[in-house]
Amino acid sequence: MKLFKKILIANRGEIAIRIIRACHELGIETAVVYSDIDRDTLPVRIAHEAVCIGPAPSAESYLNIPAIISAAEITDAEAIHPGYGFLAENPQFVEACTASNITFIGPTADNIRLGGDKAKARRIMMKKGVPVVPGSDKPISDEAEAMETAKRIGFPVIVKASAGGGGKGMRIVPEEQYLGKMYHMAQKEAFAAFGNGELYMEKYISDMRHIEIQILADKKGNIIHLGERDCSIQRRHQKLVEEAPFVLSTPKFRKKVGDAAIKAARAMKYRNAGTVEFILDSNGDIYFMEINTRIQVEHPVTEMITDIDIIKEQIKLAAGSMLSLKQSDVKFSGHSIECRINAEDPESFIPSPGTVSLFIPPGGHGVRTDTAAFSGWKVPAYYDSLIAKVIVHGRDREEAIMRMKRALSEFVIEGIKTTIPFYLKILKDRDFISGTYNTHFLDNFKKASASA
Ligand code: MV4
Repeated sequence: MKLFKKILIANRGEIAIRIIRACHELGIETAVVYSDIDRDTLPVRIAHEAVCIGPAPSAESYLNIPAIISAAEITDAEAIHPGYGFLAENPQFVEACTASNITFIGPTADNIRLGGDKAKARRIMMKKGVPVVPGSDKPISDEAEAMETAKRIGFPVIVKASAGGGGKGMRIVPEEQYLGKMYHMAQKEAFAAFGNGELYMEKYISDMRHIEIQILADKKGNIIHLGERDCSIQRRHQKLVEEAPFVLSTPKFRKKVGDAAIKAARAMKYRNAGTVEFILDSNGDIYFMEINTRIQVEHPVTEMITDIDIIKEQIKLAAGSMLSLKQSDVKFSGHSIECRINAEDPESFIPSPGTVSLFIPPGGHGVRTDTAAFSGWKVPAYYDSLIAKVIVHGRDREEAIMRMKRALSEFVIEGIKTTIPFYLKILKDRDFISGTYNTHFLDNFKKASASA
């Protein structure tokens, strides 16, 4: 199968570099788009060509569909990789690419629409026999129906926005008396955030872990999974630390969740790379939560334990190649952890843009630093504050933890505040070291800060 001659990268920062590297290793030429403020950045230097698509505000540059399509046309790029964020999960963008005879490197527009309609995705998974948390089987139309559903499944319940994500339009309802108020608050918030106030309901699982499965699917409907990631360490619905495998994983557990993820992907005729998110409860039961229709920030931990380059696979699949691996060819080795380093105050998490006066990333055996930062670079205030991902691999979790401590300790970033000190504290935490944490880890962490 002939791959593309040239790919346009419609993103910035570390993920733009990550994609450019995959292209160059495949012998594919690259063009990258950039906004005015991103002119003097690494993706612009590393790509073969770069096209300015507008001013710093995302709405006028990285979200500007006509400007990006034009950039692909003037550079003769045959395909566009959207990275994550920005236009990665915009079905209109996929359709704009198709209309201009450009291949979108990612799932279909319909896959993206379903991934963004969480009530509908849940209903389809129920119908196809993928386990879901007890709850509504369709969007909830009014407060009376909300009460009926909540009484049927039992309190506590959680109401979620169909168009949601990032915790917006989500409310935990502990008891009957709060339902009316919480229902209307969630609806209002969802409408304000997404222009869509549609809600659905689930039983609230108080003690859960967030487990997700990386999948790859070709156009013939062959699907494999690359194992699980544990993304339970979150703050305000932002993942901070991710690891693979899940500490308590066994071949049996991995097969159970992996098979459920493949069934979910098959139910929606999924194409390219994606992630199926599950709730794991304290009984060891798993439930489908949602599907992410993009390459994710945390994809490297899976790459480290499988030795599969997920971006290269995305490109080959988008070019029409069939999966070259069977499920039995996917082998897992060692343990990987990722820490997302943000340009933020490590206590308050308030963004800290400004000039990085000195930047010396860690390296050495088993350490990978994905970043677009360098000494002298100015962190713009316009975009996400993620400035580096430190990913380590060790023979086992203990070695991975020691290696992460070593790597973060030698990381030098001067001129701005970063969250590195916060991660060094987490790495010393008793519950983190034992691996017994859940999604409430950081609530407890702030109160107790229990050190081992
Ligand atoms: C849940 C849950 C418990 N039960 N769903 C969904 C999006 C993700 N960011 C958090 N989500 C959750 N979904 C059911 N059925 C717990 C969470 C959750 C959470 C919810 C509210 C406030 C903070 C939270 C932190 C982690 C997980």
